[in-house]
Amino acid sequence: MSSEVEKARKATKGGETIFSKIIDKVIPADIIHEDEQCIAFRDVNPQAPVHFLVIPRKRIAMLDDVNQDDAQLLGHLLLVAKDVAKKENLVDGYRLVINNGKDGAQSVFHLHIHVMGKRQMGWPPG
Ligand code: DGP
Repeated sequence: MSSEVEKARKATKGGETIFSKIIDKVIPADIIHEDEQCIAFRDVNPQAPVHFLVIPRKRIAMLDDVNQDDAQLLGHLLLVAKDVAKKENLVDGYRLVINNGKDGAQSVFHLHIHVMGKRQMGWPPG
């Protein structure tokens, strides 16, 4: 079992996460996009030559917690993922992943979209 999956099995929802500290710039991250609704930064444990996360500034723990009021925000996150992928020159394609909860291997309970590229992805995912 990978260490990320082990972390996910122990992770619990609730309270502030490390991603709030990245949004507040209390801890550093390699931020590659920022706007009023979200930020994107490189994953500290990359699973592909390019691997970044797009996260809302709004504190939403997981996809399960979104509702109709978040529809515009969710669309914005996808558009930012696509635009940053283009800036990162992921011309041959890329993969978006949202891990949701324990079985989804979510280890940080602040909603995030993984964007990975610059290698051939496999299917099905592990
Ligand atoms: P997930 O398993 O979907 O919850 O993914 C969380 C990701 O967040 C994981 O790929 C590693 C990344 N990550 C965790 N802590 C930090 C951090 O402090 N900085 C950065 N840049 N990434 C982090």
